[in-house]
Amino acid sequence: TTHPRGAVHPLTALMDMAADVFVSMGWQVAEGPEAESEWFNFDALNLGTDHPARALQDTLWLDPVSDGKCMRTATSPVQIHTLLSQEPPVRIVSPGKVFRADEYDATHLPVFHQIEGLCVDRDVTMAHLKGTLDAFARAMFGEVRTRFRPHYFPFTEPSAEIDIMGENGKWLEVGGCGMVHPNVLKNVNIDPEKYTGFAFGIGLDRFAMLRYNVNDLRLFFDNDLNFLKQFG
Ligand code: 2NL
Repeated sequence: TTHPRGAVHPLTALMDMAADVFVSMGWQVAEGPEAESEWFNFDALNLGTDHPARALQDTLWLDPVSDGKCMRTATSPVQIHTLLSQEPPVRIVSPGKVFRADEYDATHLPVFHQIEGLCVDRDVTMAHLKGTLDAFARAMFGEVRTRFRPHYFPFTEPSAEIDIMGENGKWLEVGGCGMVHPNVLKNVNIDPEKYTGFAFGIGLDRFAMLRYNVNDLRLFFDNDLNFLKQFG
């Protein structure tokens, strides 16, 4: 008998491709649990207890809620684990699934995919951040232009949103970045006077829609074999 050949899921392929770009620059891949304690997902990242992202409607809390365990809302907690177990210099990317209490329709899923990156060393500057993300964008998308727009995140200061210019000449927002907030470094016992860092987070689901010409995110989640075998 013959067995039909399987295919790597397009989102897994995209996560691997993105991680490989950083591996080729000498970075390491870090992975961690999808269920996290509140401290790793929020407190360590300088999100105060009154921050709206903690509100019940955004985060999927595990029963009983009093245990303070949730599905990670970003892969940042993986990087917090690394910072607690490894001395700088640290250069890691963490690709993976992240979770939100969101709608299930063509453009929203309660689970999506991202790759986060973190570099902590002596004398790391915003120039390193821009150079690294430019190199990443070129490796993934060819000779594209990038743009950094000022923004706010609790875990970075200063912060920016990252745009790349699409083939249609329009700017497309792909994620956010910034210099690691000194409070985050202090939370993992790193002296912010001695070390600085940059970090970024890039969403991959929207890219997958563009790259594979898919107009409904649910196709990535339904695991319909007629859809998946096109990627073999
Ligand atoms: C976005 C924005 C971002 C980070 C993620 C990060 C991680 C640590 C410390 C500081 Cl451990 N920052 N991650 C930083 C800036 C932006 O993601 O829009 N993601 C899809």
